[in-house]
Amino acid sequence: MNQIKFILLVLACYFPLVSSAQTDYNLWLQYDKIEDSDLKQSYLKSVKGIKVLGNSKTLEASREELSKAYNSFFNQELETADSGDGLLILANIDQLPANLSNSVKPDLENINSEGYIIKSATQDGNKTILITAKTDIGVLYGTFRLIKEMQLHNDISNLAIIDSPKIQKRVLNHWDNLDRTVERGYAGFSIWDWHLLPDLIKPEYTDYARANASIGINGTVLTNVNANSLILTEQYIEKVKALAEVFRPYGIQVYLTARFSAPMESGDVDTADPLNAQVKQWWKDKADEIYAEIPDFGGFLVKANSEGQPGPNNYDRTHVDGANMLAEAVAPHDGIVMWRAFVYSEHDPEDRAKQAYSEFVPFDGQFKKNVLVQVKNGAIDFQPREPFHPIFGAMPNTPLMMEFQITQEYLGFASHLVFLPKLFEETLDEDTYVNGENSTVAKVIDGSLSNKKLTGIAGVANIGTAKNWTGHPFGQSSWYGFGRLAWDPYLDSERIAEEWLKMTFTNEEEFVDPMTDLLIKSREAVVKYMTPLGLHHIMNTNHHYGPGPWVSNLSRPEWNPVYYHKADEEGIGFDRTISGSDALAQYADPIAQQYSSPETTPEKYLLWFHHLPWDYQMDNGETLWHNLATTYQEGVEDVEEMVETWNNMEEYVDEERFKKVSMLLQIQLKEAKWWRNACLSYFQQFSDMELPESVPQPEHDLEYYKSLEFPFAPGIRPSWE
Ligand code: BDP
Repeated sequence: MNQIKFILLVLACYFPLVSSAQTDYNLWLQYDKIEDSDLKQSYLKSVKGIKVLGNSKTLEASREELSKAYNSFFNQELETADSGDGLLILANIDQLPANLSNSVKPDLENINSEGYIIKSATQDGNKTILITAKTDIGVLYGTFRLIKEMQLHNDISNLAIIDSPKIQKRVLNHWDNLDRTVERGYAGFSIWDWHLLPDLIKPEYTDYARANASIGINGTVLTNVNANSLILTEQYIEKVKALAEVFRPYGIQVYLTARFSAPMESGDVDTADPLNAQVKQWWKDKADEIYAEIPDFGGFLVKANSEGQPGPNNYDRTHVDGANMLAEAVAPHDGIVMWRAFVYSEHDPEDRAKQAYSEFVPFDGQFKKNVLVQVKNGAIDFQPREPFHPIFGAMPNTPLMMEFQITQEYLGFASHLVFLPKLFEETLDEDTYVNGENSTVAKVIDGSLSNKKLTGIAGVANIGTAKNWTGHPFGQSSWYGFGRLAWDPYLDSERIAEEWLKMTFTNEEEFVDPMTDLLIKSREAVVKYMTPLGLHHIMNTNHHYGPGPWVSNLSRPEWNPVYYHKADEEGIGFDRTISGSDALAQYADPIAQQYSSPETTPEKYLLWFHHLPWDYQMDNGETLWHNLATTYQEGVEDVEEMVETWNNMEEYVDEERFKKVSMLLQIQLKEAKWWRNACLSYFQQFSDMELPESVPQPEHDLEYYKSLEFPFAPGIRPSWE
């Protein structure tokens, strides 16, 4: 090596463009060094010292987080101070001296109990920044906000920020089993180390809580909806308590899934009938027992009479009977019940998309006030695209909780880069018309439409023991974005993408702009190469990995892809109009009317609602077959574009993440082609039409694609009973 090269190498080691401190374990809390000296000077001028009024673990966590960030931004300690210029004051409003609390009085009326105020003020000629709130948790949220302002390189010399969450229960759902496998998890095993709890408290638990608090998530359901009643035993409650203690300072309540048959499994009672006095008493005692250990326990999440889970129907009782019985048990402790509406039955010949509505809508207004009915975003099951669930437009007298899936069960697992906030936003923005025009799903779930007292949103977590939490480094963006939308369901997903990229990687425009574009387009790309034009649920059996449109041999009809696409010589698609299942009638008139004819149905939902001939003429004048094929191809080309964009990003990203994402994108590209080839080969048997010239011929014949098996694909559900 010549001398110049050597010097360059040494320089590169000392002044890399990419901070060597970056690791994806730190998520969006990288706190990269602020290199720009003007910016650094202005921040150091605004924040010279810190004063925390009051005493609590939450305030301590706020101070610690600020110190950590400060140190990392400026390589300098944040000193405690009592007065002077550049003082940062952290305090619950109750702790503030009168002159300061008076200065924020009007703002206080505009925040709720978790909201915060960040204000620059001048006191005796000294500039200060005040972070205050009605609760200590509000102060913590404000602290993360101030840190974020610096992560985003925003000016903090004159702050006047007031913010509050719009939804009350902002919850992650972990589908984690007690043996640490994670149903539909693609990022390793469960982070809850049940065996070693309560004695071993891992630092990951605190980091998990920090990450969630930084985006305002305030609840976590620790266990799988396909529940194990052991979690309700004394032995496990002690373990849950240990986690709750770690999470409490960060404002995170723990919840558990309640297996409906638990009273029987405990051996105490020989029925689980919700109207039986002993059963009621069992749940009351159980609630008392849990609350004695965990006073801020959140409550129960229940999957009942769905996919083999026990429930009130086993005793000829209704979902209302079941939910209200549990609600009574937790009500004295301010607990809630999140009762899932994800129900469908193999014995019901009705279109699966209609069943939950048929079962739940008649119960509108009958649930106790501490029950939230938790509804998946669409009526089938977390597909790459679904129209919003019709229940959101049909139960105005029931608090409805949104359930999104952050883990990518039907979206290529953790090897596909798909920015899900774009999907979430699409659902939240749809108009249900439940109270006339502009009754969006967001307004239904934040309660603003009908003045709901209790509101909630859940995201099925994509978190596991993977070193970077989510497997794919970009899986973190969906966790982040879920939290942001839970806080404010009206946020623009593009803004979320931008801030996540800056906080996680770098503020360089040359990185942020093209990558924002990539994230935003990534959702449509997956729709195109998996389920274009309204197709759905054509993934392979059980594991849902890869294409399986041919699958027709599963015991339950509505588990078979052929049930959903209905391709035959005549055409393709599910007729949900009046001539078919009439699922459309479950939507408000303006939608039902618009979608009743294929000509006026948005193309993205075409085959969701209509069965159409292969030569049906599309808006662009081409046949349905032609557009189906070219859309699959476009999906592949979109991924090619993602690969190209990423290749230009090497200088902005640490080597580890750069390489990992490059390799994952190659997997995604390979699989996008696989989807295109397999689906088009299969559908071509029925269309009997040539592929358009722009679409390459599949590499293999259909038999090859059908023969592929993945017995150990991750996240499999071990048993369906
Ligand atoms: C389906 C999953 C299954 C879950 C179920 C649910 O395939 O593993 O148990 O949803 O949400 O998407 O209950």
